[in-house]
Amino acid sequence: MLTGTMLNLEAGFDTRDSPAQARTARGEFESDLIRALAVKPHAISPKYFYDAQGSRLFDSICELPEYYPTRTELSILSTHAGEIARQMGPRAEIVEFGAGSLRKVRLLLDAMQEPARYLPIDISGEHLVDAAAALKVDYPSLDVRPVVADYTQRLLLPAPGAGCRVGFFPGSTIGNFTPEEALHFLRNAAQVLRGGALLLGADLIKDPAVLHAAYNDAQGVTAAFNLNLLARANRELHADFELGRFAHSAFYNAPLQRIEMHLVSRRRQQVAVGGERFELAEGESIHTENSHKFTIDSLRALAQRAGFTAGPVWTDPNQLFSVHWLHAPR
Ligand code: AVI
Repeated sequence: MLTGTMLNLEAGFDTRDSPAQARTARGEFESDLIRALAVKPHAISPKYFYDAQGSRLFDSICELPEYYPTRTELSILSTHAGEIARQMGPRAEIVEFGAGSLRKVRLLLDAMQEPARYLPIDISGEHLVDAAAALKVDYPSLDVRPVVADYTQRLLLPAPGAGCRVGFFPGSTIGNFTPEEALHFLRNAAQVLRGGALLLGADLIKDPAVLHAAYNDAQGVTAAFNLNLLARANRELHADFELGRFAHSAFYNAPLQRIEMHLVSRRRQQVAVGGERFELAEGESIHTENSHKFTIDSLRALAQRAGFTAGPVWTDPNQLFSVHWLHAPR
């Protein structure tokens, strides 16, 4: 099934999330949380972190001294923007998977030769409108086409223009997918980017102490971000989680090359969601996120399985983070 709605900002379409969409999203959150609590080991998708409060907390994480990925990727992009823009060529267009903070795409747009079009894809219409409108102010001649869609599903995009179509997936969000989901995402991206390329940010395997600090910051912002999942369930689903009864836990699972985040029950307790009650033992955890880490070769091997051909890769002097240019199949 093809999904994806094309919305033209200039045409003045309304991209606000409708009450019906909000109800569907709540229903999905409720059924996924109930399933997570009913089945052991308990696990839920990290996509539920990102309500308005969760998105604000994530923005704060990006500013933390311990959380190196954001500032390292920004410095890689700004150092190598010229070279990246040369790969793109004139009149290229950027398809961004997720409407991020825009700081990163601005670095690219500023270096590009006559950027033709920017197509941010995000499931949240509201987020998209804000992002697109902000960009339009500074790049009045850029054709900004927000696309309200779930970029993990097959996408329907406008036909590419005359220049190179470049997908942009920064932040190492690819690491939050399971390996199967990552492959699925890359295969879909290869389809919509045919003949173009993907610019992909991927966090690198490093000293576990550095990883541990990044996900266990001294100010407790990451803990608040993790616990917000339960606070959100209380707000939206009228669940009765007592946040003080759960502890944030994040550690590096070396064999699986990933940070795992969990919410650990501090005591034996009962919780209610959607009229159902669940028992949690002391020490029992709800697994809330994986953040996979890569080597340059492991990321390239994954992309190759999806049909991409590895191009240049840019890193920082400490090899903390990597930005990959991947040629999409013809
Ligand atoms: C969005 N994503 C790449 C972040 C990460 O590092 O995996 C989410 C995050 N979780 C805790 N801190 C940041």
